[in-house]
Amino acid sequence: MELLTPRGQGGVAVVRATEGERHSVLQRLRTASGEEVMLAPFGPPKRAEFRLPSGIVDDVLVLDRGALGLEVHLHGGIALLDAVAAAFGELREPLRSAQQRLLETSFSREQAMLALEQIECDFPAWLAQVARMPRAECQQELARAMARSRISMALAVPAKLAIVGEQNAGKSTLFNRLVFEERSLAGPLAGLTRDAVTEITALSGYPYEVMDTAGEAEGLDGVDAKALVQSRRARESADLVLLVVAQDRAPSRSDLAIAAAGALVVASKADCVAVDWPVAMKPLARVHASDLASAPSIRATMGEMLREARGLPEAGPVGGAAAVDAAQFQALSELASACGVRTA
Ligand SMILES: Nc1nc2c(ncn2[C@@H]2O[C@H](COP(=O)(O)OP(=O)(O)O)[C@@H](O)[C@H]2O)c(=O)[nH]1
Ligand SMILES: [Mg+2]
Repeated sequence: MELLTPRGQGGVAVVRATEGERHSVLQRLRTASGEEVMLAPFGPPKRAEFRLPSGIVDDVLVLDRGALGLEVHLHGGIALLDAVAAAFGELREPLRSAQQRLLETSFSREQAMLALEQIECDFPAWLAQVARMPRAECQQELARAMARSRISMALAVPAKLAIVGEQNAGKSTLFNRLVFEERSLAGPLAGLTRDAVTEITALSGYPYEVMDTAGEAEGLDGVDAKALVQSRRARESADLVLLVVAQDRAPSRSDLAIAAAGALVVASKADCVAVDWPVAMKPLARVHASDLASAPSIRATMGEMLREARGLPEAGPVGGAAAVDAAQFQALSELASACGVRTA
C-alpha cells in the first residue's frame, strides 16, 4: 500500500491500495455488523472496521477512487501503521509524475500554473503519440514542443545566478533585496562576504538560485584569497552572471573583463552621484538596494531585466505539452534529433 500522508504522528493517516491490492484490503474491511463493505467508484466514503491480522481493529473511512485505487483513512498512530505494513508489506511512497512534483514544490504562482497545465497535457503520453505520427507532422510537433520546453524548463528548474563584482560594490545588499531576507552579511567593511551564499527565489515568476560571492579586490590575505577562488568557481558554474558596479566609481579592469565575457551589468548605489563609464559598460538596470523599502520594486526590475536578457516570455502556461524536468527534456531532445529536428 502507498502512504499518502507524511510519516510522523499525525492524527489521521491515509493509505491507498492499488488495483492489485484492492481485494486483500477489502477482505479486512467490515461494517459494524460484520458484513462486507459495499463501495461505488467515486461514491461517498463509507465507515468501516479495518480488522488487521495482528488483532488491531481501527475505525476507518474507505473511498473507492476508481482506477487510482482504494483509499483508507486510518487513525495515524505509528503502531497502527506498523500493523498495516505487517499485513500488506512496507508502505510505499506514491509514484508521482514530474508534473505533480513540480506542482508540489512550486514556489511561484506561475510555476504552479505551468504544473497544472502540464498535468492536463500528460507529457509522456503526448510524446508516445507524436512518435507514431507521419514524419513531417512529427517534426513540426517536436519543433514546437522544443520551443515550449525551453520556456517550461526555465520555469521548472532554477537558473544559477552569480552576483559578482568588486568589494563594496553593493552585491550582498542587492542579494538581500532579491531574496527578501537579511541572510548575507552586508556592511561597510570591505571583504565581509567570505563564502558563497545561495538562496532560491522566484523573480517575475521564474526560479533562480542566487549566489552572493566575495569581491574581486587585489592584494588579499589568506581568507579573502580563498573566498575569491570560491567566487570564481561560483561564476564559472553559473548560468547567468550579474556584475554589480557602484555607479559612483569607475569600473575596474576586472569589471570590464567580466562584462566583456557576457555578464549582465547592474549599476548599484543609484542614490549616489554617477561617474562616467566607458561606452562598453552599459548597465541594464540601476538599483538603490540600501533602501530597505525598495525590495519589491528591485525584485520586479531585476526579474524583468533577467527575463528580457534570456528572451523569455511572461511566465505561466506554455500552450501545450512541454518538458518539466531533465529526464523529460532529454526524451524530447532525443526523439527530436532522431526525427531530424534541429535541437540546438
Ligand atoms: N548609498 C548606498 N550605499 C549602498 C547601497 N548598496 C549598498 N551600499 C553600501 O555599500 C557598502 C557595501 O555593501 P555590500 O552589499 O556589503 O557590498 P559587497 O562587498 O559588494 O557585498 C555597505 O556599506 C552598504 O550599505 C546603495 O544602494 N546606496
Ligand atoms: Mg558582500
